[in-house]
Amino acid sequence: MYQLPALKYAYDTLEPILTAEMLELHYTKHHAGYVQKLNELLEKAQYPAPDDIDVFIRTMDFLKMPAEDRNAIQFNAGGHANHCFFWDILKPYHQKSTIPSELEIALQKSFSSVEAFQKSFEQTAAKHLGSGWAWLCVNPQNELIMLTTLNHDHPQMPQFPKNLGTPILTLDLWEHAYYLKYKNRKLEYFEAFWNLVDWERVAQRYQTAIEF
Ligand code: MN3
Repeated sequence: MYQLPALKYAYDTLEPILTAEMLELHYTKHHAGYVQKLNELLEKAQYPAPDDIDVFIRTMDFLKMPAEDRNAIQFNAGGHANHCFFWDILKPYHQKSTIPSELEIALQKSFSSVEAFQKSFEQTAAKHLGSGWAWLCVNPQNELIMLTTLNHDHPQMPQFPKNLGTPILTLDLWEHAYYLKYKNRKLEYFEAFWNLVDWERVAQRYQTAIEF
């Protein structure tokens, strides 16, 4: 049985970027809903899911799942894994976070500057059509690349080529992530997101990815 992970911060600590109402709704309704649905589907399917949701999404064997539930299992598993990832790389608005130098150098190498990376990430997110997630990944050549995925797809799901690499940063592009405050102004949400990024966590994920 998968469980909703505890958040590292209180609902109101992401304000004014994300309001307490937005975070509570996102976490206790949307994310919790994916966890509950995933557990129901896995129990029904009698599928032997590993304890770690990140392992599950990398090793999902669609052929061992009931055909009628495969898409829903994949969707809800991604919904759980992606939200766990997203909460993990955020930090309270008033908590300072600077980019550790090794990651900063890698960003400069791949995108010429941190500012250019951020602008490009916002534009990549803006070009995505419909619901999905934007990702910064470390590819097998240890280069940083960005991409978006549809719905709750995760770059390490089995249907994707291995060269998408390991994600180290993500942004929820679903309307439920921003609509209560930003309405149709999603670029404002993308720009504001940087105020909440826990760069130390992203850098830890970067280190793990390049050592893998
Ligand atoms: Mn969401």
